[in-house]
Amino acid sequence: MSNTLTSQHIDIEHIRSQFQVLHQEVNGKPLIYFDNAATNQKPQRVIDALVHHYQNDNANIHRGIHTLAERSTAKFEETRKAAQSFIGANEAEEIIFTKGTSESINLVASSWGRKFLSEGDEVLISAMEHHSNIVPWQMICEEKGAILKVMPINEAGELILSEVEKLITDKTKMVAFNHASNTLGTVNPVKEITAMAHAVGAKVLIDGAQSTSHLEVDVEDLNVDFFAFSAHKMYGPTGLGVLYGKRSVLEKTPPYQGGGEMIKDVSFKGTTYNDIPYKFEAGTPDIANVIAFKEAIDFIQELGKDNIAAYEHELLEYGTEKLSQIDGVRIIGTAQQKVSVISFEVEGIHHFDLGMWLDAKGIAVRTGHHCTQPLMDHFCIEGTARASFSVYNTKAEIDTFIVALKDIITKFK
Ligand code: C6P
Repeated sequence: MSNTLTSQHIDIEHIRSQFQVLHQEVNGKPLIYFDNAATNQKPQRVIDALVHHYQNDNANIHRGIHTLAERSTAKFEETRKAAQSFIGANEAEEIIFTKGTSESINLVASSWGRKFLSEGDEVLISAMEHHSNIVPWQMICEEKGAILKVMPINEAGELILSEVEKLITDKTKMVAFNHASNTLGTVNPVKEITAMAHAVGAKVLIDGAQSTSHLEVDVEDLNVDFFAFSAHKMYGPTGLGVLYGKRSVLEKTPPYQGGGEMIKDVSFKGTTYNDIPYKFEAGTPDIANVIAFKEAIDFIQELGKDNIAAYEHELLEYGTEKLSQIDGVRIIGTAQQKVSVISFEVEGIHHFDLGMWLDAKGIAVRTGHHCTQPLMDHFCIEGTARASFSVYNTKAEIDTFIVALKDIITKFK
């Protein structure tokens, strides 16, 4: 992450003016939205693109030869190209549209896993995985008699590489872990672990749900086999995601679901499947959301990933320092490399109460286990409060949040 740039490269007022949702009062106070790791807000251009599509272009894609069908198809495929360039993939055909990170991972676990995992094979995940990168692997391992192993972390919430090295053996067939942790903010050393996995012939899947809106991602440079992410965590629509896969790997992976679009030829004797990516896109996809997603990608590209990363890093450092100064606050996740996520607990106050009282002051944070229950077990806690920042957040909002938190601690502890 480049931290040489500063907030001077970010025109915060101009950015905020594009998000109507931020300009409202919640419980009588100006909204402060710090729940961006759950989903971030959508700029007007994304909303406009959705409306424009339904008002002007709506038609099914890849099926019709009429004008609206051709227009919709062309725009849909433009997003595929935009996503390809956004993550540095070699070809647009390596981009598969899914419902989100969860479905992308389920696709790989189910289709790749069913074909390539056998009894005694090992799948390696990490201790800081979201349930979406745990449960699909548990399911396929159970079905195939494969063994699920876990890369351990230290108290800062960083992977212990010396242990990871020992866990990657000839038995390892898949190494699946997140680029950035939704609970701790930790940024993981993808390139290093990918090289270790490839050295034993294992494939690598990266859960990029929390990295694509914050960090530069180049799947060719990282050399990963699969990369999963969600549009809604990068200023795009909900219910839409991407699975990137290397052509050579995708071609050997069987289809996930059967239906229209994923076939070349169907008869009652049998079916031949379509080429990638269509082989994995059965049925009518979320056309409008895919088309609107291009606006979200363009929004990020126009701001520049380096500028976003530098600005969010400033927010992260500012928030971390302010929170650390409050008595009784403990930050969970203190890795050297972090995205703008701060999980914390306050001595004597349950995180749900904290979340409720912050909401009463117009401040939205997430509370609970953040779909990382094994990680909570590691830290011997039930849950945390989590403040996560996007590019439209400000230091002034952090100041208000800190005052609110101090007030809550004084009143309720
Ligand atoms: N994390 C959070 O509040 P979906 O729901 O499929 O778009 O993304 C699932 C997912 C997978 N991996 C990571 C690292 C994630 O952070 C998420 C979603 C949200 O942290 C909702 S639980």
